[in-house]
Amino acid sequence: MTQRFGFQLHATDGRARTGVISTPRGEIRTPAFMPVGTAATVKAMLPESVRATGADILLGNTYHLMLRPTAERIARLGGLHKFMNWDRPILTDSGGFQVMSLASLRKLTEEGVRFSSHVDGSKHMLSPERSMEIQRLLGSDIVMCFDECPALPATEDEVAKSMRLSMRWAQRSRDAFGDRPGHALFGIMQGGVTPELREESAEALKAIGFDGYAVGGLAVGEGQEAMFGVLDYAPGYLPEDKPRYLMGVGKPDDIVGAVERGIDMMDCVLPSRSGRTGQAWTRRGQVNIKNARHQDDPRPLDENCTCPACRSYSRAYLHHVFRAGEMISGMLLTWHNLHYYQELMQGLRDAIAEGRLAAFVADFHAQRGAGDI
Ligand code: PRF
Ligand code: ZN
Repeated sequence: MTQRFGFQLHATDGRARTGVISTPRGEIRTPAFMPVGTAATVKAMLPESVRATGADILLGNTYHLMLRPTAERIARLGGLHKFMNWDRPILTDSGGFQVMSLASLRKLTEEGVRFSSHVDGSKHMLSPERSMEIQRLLGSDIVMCFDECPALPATEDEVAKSMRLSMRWAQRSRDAFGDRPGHALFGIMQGGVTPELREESAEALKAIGFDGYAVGGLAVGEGQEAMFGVLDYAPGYLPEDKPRYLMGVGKPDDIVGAVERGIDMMDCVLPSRSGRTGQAWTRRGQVNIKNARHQDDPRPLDENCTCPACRSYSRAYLHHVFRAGEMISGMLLTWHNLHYYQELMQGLRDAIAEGRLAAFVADFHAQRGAGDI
């Protein structure tokens, strides 16, 4: 192994941090946004196009890939990187969260989760041990512990029980993962919106010891204020010298607020999914390309954006191809959205490195309030 997994902090500004995660497959500049490639593709994008937007790492999903085409098949074909033609780092989620939101006939026990596939109804089992095996077969660079994210609404007692189960699963994940130089295993903090439970979870994870720590169980309907409330204290329970990953977040203003509070990595389907439903994210806010007001508009989506959609196409064209159901619509809007997200991350990294994050954030909010877009 030529290079191990590592994290180097380069600068801080308030609680915000910038640095680099090193892996044998390349470096990840932090704060990092990870585009979601659930089914071994970032939908509507070629991998080289995803890279051109500035992504250093993609997220893949244990749950989807174990069902189709199966982890064993991907392993026989040389692993997920080769399979999907992405040779840079891949982080894989462990499956529990997706089982709870997508599968049917779920049965949760101490052992793990039995469930029926949302694809064909076939029966499967996920446990910490099986999730580690699947993520190994995929060749994931950053493996996530198998956890449970309690569905809301839940009582504090239910959240506590679920968190303690996730902590026992974290130990089993660690044991099953073993020693794999160059590959990282991240723990996942749970505990809802209760500081004592978040702290208990963090202490349990630190006692086991991980290469990075995720904040799970947020962005599940609690609202931005409650999420920021947790992020005001929870990252402080985690080691400073390890990456902190906020799972499943978020909108641009969620990302900015999370980075201000000490988060280093995030993922979200939003830029890619909303690209396919006609929503564009720009510095000045959200644009709904379906709206008839764009049909005669010769201007680009964002005259200051350098992505292919903005360099070569008008709003009128983007409106037309969306309305006509043409595939290029999802391709162009997804490219634009991912480009915007990555440019936002670069802006945050530069601002932290130069000690001007507060001014960057003030400008971010001011541009979004600037009126019609
Ligand atoms: N756990 C896992 N994956 C996740 C979450 C979690 O809590 C969330 C919560 N926002 C998104 N993805 N394993
Ligand atoms: Zn653009």
